[in-house]
Amino acid sequence: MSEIITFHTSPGSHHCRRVALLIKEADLDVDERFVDVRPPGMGGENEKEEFLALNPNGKVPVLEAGENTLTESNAIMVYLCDRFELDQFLPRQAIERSRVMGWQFWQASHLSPTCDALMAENMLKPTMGQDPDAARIGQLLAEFDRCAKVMAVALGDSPWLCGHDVTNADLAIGAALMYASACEIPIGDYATLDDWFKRLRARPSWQATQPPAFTS
Ligand SMILES: N[C@@H](CCC(=O)N[C@@H](CS)C(=O)NCC(=O)O)C(=O)O
Repeated sequence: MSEIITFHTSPGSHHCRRVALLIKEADLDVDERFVDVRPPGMGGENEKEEFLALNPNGKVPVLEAGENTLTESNAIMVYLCDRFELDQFLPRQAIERSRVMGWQFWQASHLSPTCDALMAENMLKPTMGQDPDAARIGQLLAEFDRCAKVMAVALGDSPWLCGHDVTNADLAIGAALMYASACEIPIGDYATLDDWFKRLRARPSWQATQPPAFTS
């Protein structure tokens, strides 16, 4: 009997989206379980004992694979690629693998902190009746400019970050940018990056993982 794999997810979560994109790209047979995720102290399902037993961080995504419980979106992607031999998305050769995973670490440590902070300023603060901090936004946009140029150089004339095939690198980074327009992140100012993002958004996996009532 094949092992059941359960993906605990929230449709609006950009961290869940990168895993969801891989699942759709590879057409994996995975059960989805939607979690009512809320920020700390707001009574979300992610603060309940049952969920904290799966992930003590109280965050989605979580993947249950038989007896094993995995957390952290990029680590889950690595697991799925190894388990289902998805070599296109994460090559097995050491150098190629390291290049793809390098982008996944880069997304988590460089790009996402900048994009998430812009989301807080430009998207969340206005919904809470607070004024965005213009000086902070200026610093964040300067950091985004640095990140965008790093990506543009890597892309060069290639369609995807690691060459001719879409990989975990593109899925991880694309998901981090899913709210770019609502967060006023100026991807359109960088032609190479803009073309890459359009290419990603045109894929059926992007359409299939779009949160309800959201267009990009
Ligand atoms: N580094 C984690 C981040 C996960 C994360 O922050 N998930 C958010 C949803 S986008 C969450 O569950 N937030 C609930 C909370 O912080 O209380 C990953 O990549 O999986």
